[in-house]
Amino acid sequence: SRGRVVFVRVPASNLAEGLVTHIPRTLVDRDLADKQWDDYVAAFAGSGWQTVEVAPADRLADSVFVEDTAVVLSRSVAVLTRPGAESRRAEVAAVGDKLREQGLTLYELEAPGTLDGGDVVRVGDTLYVGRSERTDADGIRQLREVIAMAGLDLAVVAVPLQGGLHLGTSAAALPDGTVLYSSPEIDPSLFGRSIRVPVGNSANIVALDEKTVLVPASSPGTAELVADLGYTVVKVDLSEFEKIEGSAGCLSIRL
Ligand code: CIR
Repeated sequence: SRGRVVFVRVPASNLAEGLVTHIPRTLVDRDLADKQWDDYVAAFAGSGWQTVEVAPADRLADSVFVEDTAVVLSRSVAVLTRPGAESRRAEVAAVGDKLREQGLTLYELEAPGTLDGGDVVRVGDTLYVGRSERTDADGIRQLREVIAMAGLDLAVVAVPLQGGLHLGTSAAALPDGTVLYSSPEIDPSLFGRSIRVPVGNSANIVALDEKTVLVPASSPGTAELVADLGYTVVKVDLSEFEKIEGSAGCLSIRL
């Protein structure tokens, strides 16, 4: 069977100017960022994924975080978002071009609604959607509308966020559907099965396949927890992206 497809976008030359809203700004090492990005892409290739690169956007500092620009709803349907940060809206069109090239049917969110893909955490057929600084009520309403229009059987559960950038910053599903989350941003009673990651660790992991999980090197406690649950852990250092509030999931759109 055909392997899964991962969409990525090379870091912009002004990556260091990416938005920072919850942590102090620190210097980004561009060369190291490029190396870490290569390692990230290699982790997918190592699990049999086919890589598709969105055309680079050299002056769009946050364009490497493609996850925020589109939400894949099924193997053949995706929705292009309207990111909450104005500076990021120009990122969307080129991502749409690549998704269309891969044969996806695309829907588009319209003004005034906003939604960042990083706010969508999928667990089975449920999409938990953070009502965050970036994603508003109209964005969530439009996502529900698109799902209905496309005739997809997906539930949308809106989640008011207390802190943090996106819902996905603090929660992600393991291949078996167990949600990893970090406290205090998340109320775990939202989810069916859930496990809190150790304090100071990120819950933002990416399932590479049914038995393999990508974990950022900055979260050794999460890596240990995931390994202890019987998964093979692939650690990737993403320090330079974390400096501008990126995490593992935001660097890709997974089909
Ligand atoms: C931003 O603030 O938009 C970027 N600097 C980081 C986006 C991270 N995206 C994500 O977690 N999905």
